[in-house]
Amino acid sequence: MSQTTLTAFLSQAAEPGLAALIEALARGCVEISGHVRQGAVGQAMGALDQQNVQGEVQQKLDVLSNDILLRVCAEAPALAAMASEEMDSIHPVRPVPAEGGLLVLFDPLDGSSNIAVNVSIGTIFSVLPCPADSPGREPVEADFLQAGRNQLAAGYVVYGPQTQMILTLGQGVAAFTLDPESGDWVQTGQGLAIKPETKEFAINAANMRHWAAPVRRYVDECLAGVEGPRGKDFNMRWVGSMVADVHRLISRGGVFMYPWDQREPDRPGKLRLMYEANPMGFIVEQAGGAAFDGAGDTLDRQPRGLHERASVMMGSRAEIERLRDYHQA
Ligand code: AHM
Ligand code: MG
Repeated sequence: MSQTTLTAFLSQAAEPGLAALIEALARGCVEISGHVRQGAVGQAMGALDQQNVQGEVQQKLDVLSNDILLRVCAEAPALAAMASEEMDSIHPVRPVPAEGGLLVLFDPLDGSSNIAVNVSIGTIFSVLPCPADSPGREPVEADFLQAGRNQLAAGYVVYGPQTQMILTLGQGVAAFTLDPESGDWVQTGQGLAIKPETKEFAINAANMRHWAAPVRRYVDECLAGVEGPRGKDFNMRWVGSMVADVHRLISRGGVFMYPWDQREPDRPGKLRLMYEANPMGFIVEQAGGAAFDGAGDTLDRQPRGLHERASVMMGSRAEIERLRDYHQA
């Protein structure tokens, strides 16, 4: 039986401009995967003596991955501009086309702290429509400030024991696995669905003393196990790469949380709305789960800045609804 490739899938499921952009992202991720697999045999390991706009020390692989995605995405004819977790400001590619064109945002290398310890890392991307108000003008940052609900596509690639892409075009979620022999992305899943209930959650428990009361309540009740109000034992997992932690819950159910905490009350959370929370939230919703930011659905939030942070809770629908109830109690 012949296998469906990403190219064949996109030719059916996406309009040509979007298909070309996703193909470009996929080519870039094959290149990044090559550098990840080379490890210390190649030139991409180690930290650089510089920080990104988030104030985080950049790894060589962060910058290399960003450069790769900038290069390959520029080849997509419908792309007007890009934005990246690793760049202060937007990267315009061409004037806004008459029909609007596309914008892409990415976290080129998610889970940077896991690079040095050979644990799964990934790439996250989000595609938005570029407003077609005035064709021929330069794209600007304000064009990107759209709620996650507007996304045309979102995906992530996990560089783990296998290199896999999870993709949504807003009509369900499909999975592709990179065949290391042929270099093709072969479709290995469709209609991915997150189990509505779960016995597994992911949170950095070292921050427990800083959490807000509703998050503490939720985790305390999970930890109370079969003797507690939930009446069942839970399991806790934390890889420390959002791509890997969310991939696990897409594969077998669960909840992922990086919530607001009181260390820096004015900072909504650690993770970024537009590079992490929105694309992952879109995928999770498309797989039947839910994504909540402590006040409302993540995808409904109007961003005020490119690098805005968000409180993140996503995964199995019944668990997220429980967290929502606890926040509204
Ligand atoms: P990064 O994009 O700079 O790698 O940071 C985001 C990562 C997420 O992948 C992960 O969920 C989180 O940071 C881990 O944080 P912690 O170090 O608190 O475990
Ligand atoms: Mg990240």
